[in-house]
Amino acid sequence: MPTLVLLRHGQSQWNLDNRFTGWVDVDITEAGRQEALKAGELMKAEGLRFDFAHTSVLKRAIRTLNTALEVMDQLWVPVEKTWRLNERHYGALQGLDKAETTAKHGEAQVKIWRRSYDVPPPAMDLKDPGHPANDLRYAKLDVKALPGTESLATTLDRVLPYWHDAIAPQLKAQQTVLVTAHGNSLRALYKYLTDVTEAQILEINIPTGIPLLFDLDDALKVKSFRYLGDPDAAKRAAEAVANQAKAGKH
Ligand code: DG2
Repeated sequence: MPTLVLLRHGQSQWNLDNRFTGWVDVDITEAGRQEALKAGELMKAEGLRFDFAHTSVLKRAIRTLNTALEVMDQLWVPVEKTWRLNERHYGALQGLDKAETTAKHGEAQVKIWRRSYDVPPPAMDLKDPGHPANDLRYAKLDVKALPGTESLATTLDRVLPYWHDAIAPQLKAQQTVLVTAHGNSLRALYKYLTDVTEAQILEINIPTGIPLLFDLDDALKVKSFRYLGDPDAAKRAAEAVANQAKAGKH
């Protein structure tokens, strides 16, 4: 049976600092490393044996993947890193404090920027040193493919070619596949896989470091999906993510 696990990286320094991160390459914290270790334990206890793993080109996801695979004694699993699994580019919001942004623009506007399906945050200028066009790791890519901001919809547009070319064929060959990525690049995949509506995806939050296991049929339709470990803990962690932008939150 094709099996897919989606894993958001463990807590990053900017998750802790409550700053919009997007494509900024921040590392995980010690708490994030502990989450990655626990994710590895949960996947090991589930008896998962991965055939392949995919991740982004951002170190918080790469380190989480390596940490979890090491716990499972599966560091040998082949891994592909791709910019297509990077976090959604948060545009001009990258680096800003989430609660301060809410205090300035209001909760409704910030929820639209964070969770709406097709409204992107304000764009980052191409000349901004933080724009991916000015980052060596993307130098071989067509500059037109590199975003200065992304909505969830445009994130899904760049994730999907990778899904169809790289991930889906492995699953169709009955393999067990791990995708370690980010809150919003995983929400995009979640929307695609579960077919939730644009209104429903607004309320979906992916917690850090908790593996989300999908059992798929041969046509890659979702038969069932669940967080590994304590479901209440996963629910509370998702709620905490939703509340990160509340004004006055530190
Ligand atoms: C977070 C998600 O991405 O933030 O870009 O700030 O998963 O890489 O930590 P991640 C960011 P929210 O959309 O939950 O505010």
